[in-house]
Parts: sequence; C-alpha cells; structure tokens
Amino acid sequence: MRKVIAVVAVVVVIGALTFFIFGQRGPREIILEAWEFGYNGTTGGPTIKLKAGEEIRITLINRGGVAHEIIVVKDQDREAFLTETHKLVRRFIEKGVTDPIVIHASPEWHVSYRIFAVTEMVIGGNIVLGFRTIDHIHVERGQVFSFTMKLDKPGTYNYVCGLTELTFPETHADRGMYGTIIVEA
Ligand SMILES: [Cu+2]
Repeated sequence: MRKVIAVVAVVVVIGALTFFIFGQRGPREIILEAWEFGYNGTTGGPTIKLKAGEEIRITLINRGGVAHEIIVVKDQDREAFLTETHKLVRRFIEKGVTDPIVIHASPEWHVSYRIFAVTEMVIGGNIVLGFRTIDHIHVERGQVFSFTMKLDKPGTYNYVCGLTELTFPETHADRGMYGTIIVEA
C-alpha cells in the first residue's frame, strides 16, 4: 500500500512539475538592452518578428547613463513622428525650457507621442484623440521595465527611442536607437 502511495505521489509531483514548466508558458520573451545609442549594442536594434495576434513580452533593460524608451510606430509614421519630435524640441529650446524631466512630463510632449502611436496595439486600449494607443515605455537609467503587446495587423512597424538630450537636436532614434518589427500573417 505504501508503495502505491509513493508511486502516486511521484506521478503527481512529476505531473505538477510538467504543468508548471510546460503548461503555463507565457508570451514569448524579448529582451532589449539600451544604452547610448542603440539597442543590444547595435545601431538599429534587432528585428523582432512575430505572428499577427501573437502576444510577446518585451523587457527593456536600461544600461545607459540616461533615460531610454520604446515607442512602437507604424513604419510609415516613423519619419513624421521624428520630425514632430524635432519640432517640439526646437520649441522647447526657443522657450528656454531645458529640463528634460519637465519636457517629458508636459502634455505637449505626450500628445505628440500618442498621435503617432500605433493604433492596433492592444494594451489597455487607451483612446487618445481618436486613436487606440499605448503609452510609450519610458525607462530611467539603471531600471528595467516589461510590457506585453500584440499587433493584430500584419505589416512593418518600427520601435524607436524618441528622447533627446537637448545638447543636440536629434532624437536617440536619429543616433541609432531604432529597430524593425515585422508582423507576419
Ligand atoms: Cu534613448
């Protein structure tokens, strides 16, 4: 009888472990490390490929000396997004505002981001100015942030860091912090 109980116990434990290891697999993990100025040590970060509707979990580890971020935009919106960001930076410089924290916290900055944020993103389902968007992922230096996302529409997207340092007019994306996301049907 004891033997039977022992065998049953072993089977239950193995079953539980199998379920724990294989049964609860979450979204595919993608890890990006950011520093000045690239993702994973390259100008133009790794290309992320996923299936339409597939959920992935992206972790941004900021190993740099300044804040970095991930903003997902449609491929065709990337230039417009960065041009808009440049205009904003120039406006802030003209106004004499030089504190990046003040700038990034300003409604003007955030509205600009949200206009160009991707519309098929399913995170929280924020509706801003008629678009379904996500907030951009902003990670201070030395910090780590993860988020899950899924893109339902096949196509090419970009992820960029839209931050600037005010000591130069370009964004981090202009200096190499960008990558491609390919969503396959
Ligand atoms: Cu950056």
